[in-house]
Amino acid sequence: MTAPRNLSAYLEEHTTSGRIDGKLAKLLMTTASACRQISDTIRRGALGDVLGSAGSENVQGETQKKLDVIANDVMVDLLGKSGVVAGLASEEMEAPVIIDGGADRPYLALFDPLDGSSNIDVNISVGTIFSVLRHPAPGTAPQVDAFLQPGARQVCAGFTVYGPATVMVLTLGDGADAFTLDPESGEFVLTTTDITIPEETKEFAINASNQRFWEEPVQRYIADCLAGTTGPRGKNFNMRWVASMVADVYRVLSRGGVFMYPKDHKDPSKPGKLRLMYEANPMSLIVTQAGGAASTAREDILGIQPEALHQRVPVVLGSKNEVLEVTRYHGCGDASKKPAGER
Ligand code: P6P
Repeated sequence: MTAPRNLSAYLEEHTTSGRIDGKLAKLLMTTASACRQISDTIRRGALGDVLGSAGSENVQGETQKKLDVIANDVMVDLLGKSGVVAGLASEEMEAPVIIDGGADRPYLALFDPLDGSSNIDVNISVGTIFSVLRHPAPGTAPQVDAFLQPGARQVCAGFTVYGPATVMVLTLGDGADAFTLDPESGEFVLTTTDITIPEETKEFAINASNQRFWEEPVQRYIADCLAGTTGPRGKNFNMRWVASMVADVYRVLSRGGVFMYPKDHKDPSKPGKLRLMYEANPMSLIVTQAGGAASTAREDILGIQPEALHQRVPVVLGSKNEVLEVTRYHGCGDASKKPAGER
């Protein structure tokens, strides 16, 4: 059977097979429309008067870019009108949006509308990350607690990276696939099926300027990688850091690697920079579905019971054996499994 060509046909096939229902297909087509609109806006750059600061702060206390606000408005508007979502949660909004008259709708949508937006003004890739949960109590208006479900309960997850090409990566819980936006037709076309992350890697991604703030196991792990062939790892490593999670994770999905934003004591009030509900959880589901692993370095991310909508979490994800190696440096991980690189 030839693979379906575009997102619409792909979702129709998965609806017919019973993997998803028509309402989730509608939610994802709506998300794709929002991403297309965001992509078009971003690609106008300075021509669209959409660069620079919005002159406001988000719930994280971070300065909002104009495009943060625009992307959030597009996601809220389109998903709010989709007829299949009971509530929305976003990095850019303190409280969830409860959709009027939507209490009976089956899904909750969570998103980082424009991840990596600090890169916007320097023309580096950014993206939209999205996560879908079941509304746990249809018939009631979803309050914050309705969203606080472990990542393993996500119905699906995805992200769209606005890079040289606009590419959506999607998992429905049965592998991960990628769709490239055709600028002429406006369709997301299936271009990669069954993404598989190599289990081994020689490439790590971390913001090395935080080195003095890292916990000792991370300092030791990175030092051992940098020691190269004469060090404990017995091989040379390469480093990448785009400072845009969608770009770094897309590279890891494409060629392997380990992406790390570990806990550090730069700000002791924060157990990491990345947010669990709409960054770490969706990315962890995608990476895990692509044969990788996702951990805080001490526990699987997808098993965490959330306590707050905007809570942060340490993130180590990517090539399975390298993530396992990082957990071993923290005195965790399954010692019975073969260490990465062991002959
Ligand atoms: P730093 C972007 O702000 C983001 O949330 C992720 O996309 C990215 O991986 C990380 O923060 C970059 O953080 O501290 O290197 O700027």
